[in-house]
Amino acid sequence: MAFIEYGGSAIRKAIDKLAETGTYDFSAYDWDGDGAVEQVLFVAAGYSGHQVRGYIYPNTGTFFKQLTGGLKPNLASVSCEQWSDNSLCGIGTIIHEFLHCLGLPDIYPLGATTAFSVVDEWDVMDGGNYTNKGWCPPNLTAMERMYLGWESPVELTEPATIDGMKPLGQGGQTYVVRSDYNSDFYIMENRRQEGWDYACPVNGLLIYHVDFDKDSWGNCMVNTDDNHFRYDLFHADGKNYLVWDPNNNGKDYSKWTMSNWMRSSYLSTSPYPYIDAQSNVINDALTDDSTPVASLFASADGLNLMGKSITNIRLADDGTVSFDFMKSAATGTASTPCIPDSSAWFSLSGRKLSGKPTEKGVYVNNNRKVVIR
Ligand SMILES: [Ca+2]
Repeated sequence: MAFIEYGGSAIRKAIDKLAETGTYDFSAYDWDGDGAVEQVLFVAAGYSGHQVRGYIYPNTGTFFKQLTGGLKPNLASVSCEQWSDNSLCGIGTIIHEFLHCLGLPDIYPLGATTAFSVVDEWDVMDGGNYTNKGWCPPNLTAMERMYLGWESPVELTEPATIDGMKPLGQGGQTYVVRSDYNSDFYIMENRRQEGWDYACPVNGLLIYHVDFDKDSWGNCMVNTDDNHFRYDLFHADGKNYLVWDPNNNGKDYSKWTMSNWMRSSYLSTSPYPYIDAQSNVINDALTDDSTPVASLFASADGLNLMGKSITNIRLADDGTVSFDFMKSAATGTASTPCIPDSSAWFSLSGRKLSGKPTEKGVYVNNNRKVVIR
């Protein structure tokens, strides 16, 4: 693995300099009065280490140097000044690192063997810090807001028709569907290309499958297992990164629909409803019979299915979303899935596997569910 420069010694020297000034009162930044500054954010001159080897790779770490007034920094993060084309980095990575200071984990598959993103431009803790070269990072997701205690999604438990669900950026309501069997849950948000979500891939309802684990989130280990991403999208198109772009590490700049890394087309057919270029509704449901199927990682009855239908998902011209919850039998209105290579093996959530799985479980092969025992 290539050597990665995290700039530890440069940050220590910079904090030493801050400590030496003795003229600046840092106590305004001790939010909870415990004698420690919560965080110090640096922007390092020069390129970003993720693009140009030898420069500092943006990161966040712990520091204890005394500052004026007997204060210590808890955390210090460093972001960078320039992209490799000499243009200025925007604010995306600064925000990403700042959010680490607040406790949010990375969503991209850290340490997983696939180097692809998971939800990419939809999330500033995945690839969203790069949208419009960092000048238009997306809104925090419903999950991130909930984790930080800023949002309480409505939990759906009874049959209901949800109407007028506004976009997340307009303060729209978000929803959670919990499994009766285990800790898996789905979280739903309406995203629209406006405001800070202007650079998102498309408009529509995102449905995430979450297998929350306190330690995984707390230790920045959310998506480290290729076969068990703890935070992932249900892709309404039934595709995934391996289908969209198996080469070039998931990145092909020809797949951005606007200049400057805006509106990647990779995940533009992931939201519900999935509508084709001729305005035909291809997939408007997530149920026990749809593709992708309403999966769980495990369930006591062994079926690994949510058993709670989300159907008739619609996106109105005014940007609001509507859907039915538990109003359908398991059969949804989803039509033929767009899985191009039916001989391949897929997880129940639609993620293409590298080959026939060896672990026990239920998989999809030749458009049928197959149990591996
Ligand atoms: Ca403090």
